Amino acid sequence: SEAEPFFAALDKFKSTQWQAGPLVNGQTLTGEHKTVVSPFDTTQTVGQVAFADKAAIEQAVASADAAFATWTRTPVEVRASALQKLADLLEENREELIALCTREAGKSIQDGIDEVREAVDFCRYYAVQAKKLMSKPELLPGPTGELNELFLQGRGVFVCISPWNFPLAIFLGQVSAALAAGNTVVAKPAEQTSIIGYRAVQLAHQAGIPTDVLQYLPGTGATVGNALTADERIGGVCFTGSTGTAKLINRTLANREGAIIPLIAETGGQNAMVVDSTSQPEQVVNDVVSSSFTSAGQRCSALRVLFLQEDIADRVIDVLQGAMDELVIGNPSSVKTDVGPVIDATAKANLDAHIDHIKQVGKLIKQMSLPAGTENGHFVSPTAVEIDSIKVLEKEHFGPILHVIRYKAAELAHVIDEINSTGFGLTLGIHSRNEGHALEVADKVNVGNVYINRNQIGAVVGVQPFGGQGLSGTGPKAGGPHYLTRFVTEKTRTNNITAIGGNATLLSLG
Ligand code: UN1
Repeated sequence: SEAEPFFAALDKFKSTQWQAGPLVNGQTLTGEHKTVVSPFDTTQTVGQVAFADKAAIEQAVASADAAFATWTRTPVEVRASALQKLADLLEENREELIALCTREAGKSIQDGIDEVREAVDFCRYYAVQAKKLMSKPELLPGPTGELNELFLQGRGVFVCISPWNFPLAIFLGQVSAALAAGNTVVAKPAEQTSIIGYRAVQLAHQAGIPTDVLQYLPGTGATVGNALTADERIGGVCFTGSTGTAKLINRTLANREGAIIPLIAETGGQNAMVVDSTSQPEQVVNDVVSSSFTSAGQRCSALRVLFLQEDIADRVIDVLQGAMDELVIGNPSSVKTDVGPVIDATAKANLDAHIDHIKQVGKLIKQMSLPAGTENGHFVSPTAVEIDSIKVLEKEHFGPILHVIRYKAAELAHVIDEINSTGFGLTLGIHSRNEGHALEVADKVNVGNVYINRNQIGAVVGVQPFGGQGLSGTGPKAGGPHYLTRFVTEKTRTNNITAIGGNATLLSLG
């Protein structure tokens, strides 16, 4: 079949052992390192990664700082074409990158395919957007003899801190935006996915991003992250991860003596779907299952709380139980797998504890049993539980766990209040065949992304700009037309051109 060459190419990487480490001025540093194991089977190694020490951090920031003056004056077309070249190289290396997504991050093959696609889209989109944004914006005409111009340039060294759940797409989304806008970058990947980030940076250098312009520092938040965000030389921070960490970074930046610098944060959610009695149960369940359980629920966009109007609740729950029975749990490198492992032992322990707790508080709808072959991995049973109120969920539970709440038609205003009361505002799903009703709910719930009569994951770059409100993030939306605006600083230059070159200039202007 047509798919065979793809799987054969993927297969070539099934036992590759990668060696990764900090990339400082293009040199891979060695030193204190750890062995990376697969979340699917912790007896399988993926490679070795060395972590950045103090000297590496210092050298990376100093070099990125020194490289800024030249990079930000490099024509935007040159920066954009390097990012287009990077997109080409991602496509050329896609089997290796997909294999890494499955082996290092435990993502399914379908998720790996989507991940490479999204990384490519981000590079191309920001390349195009930067050219638009940074070409001289038009201003109103000023007085005769005065020349007014608006220039956009990078802010300096941008620190990009990215999550393990999109180790290539969000990693390169942040990095490509910062670079396109004329910043130099020090990138810190999630500790759990340092090999994927390492390969991405190597490809960026190969594409023509100068090695001093893009530095790579794997390590922990406590060491690398804290040192970078506290550094007086940085010009901005772009972060995707937990709300708590975003607040911590904000506090660190607020203590900065010499500057006020921006944080662009995309954080968690307590995402709901509201289903009224006019909707179709089979379609609802299809969208619930993909929103809650694919990627093992490890997307910030994932559905956590399903509100079912009571007239339809029993039917939806019935179909849901059947659909959950069909989920294939197992090896992410098998194309049949729907639900792979969660990222690590800590994630598994927290999610298992939440399942035990929520089963006491609520009523179990279904908990899948884990099949043979998953014993060595960080697997969490896909679980659905009925609860009374969103308030029993004190935080986001980042895994394959769905909470269901029944509501009466007359209680819709209360449902909207409950969702808004969480303070999060990332995604919202609505199922209804009454358009007026759907649009009313869409309007009243404070979220960044609303999806009507479909699933609520998988925002497409440039098509569905992605990002939340409130506790879910600062904006601007990733993959949207305004994202780059926060990565630049502006300079208005007003020049009284009559003062230089004598009256000739003035006369020539009429
Ligand atoms: C995240 O999970 O950190 O729409 C955000 C989506 C993805 C979510 C990315 N863009 O599902």
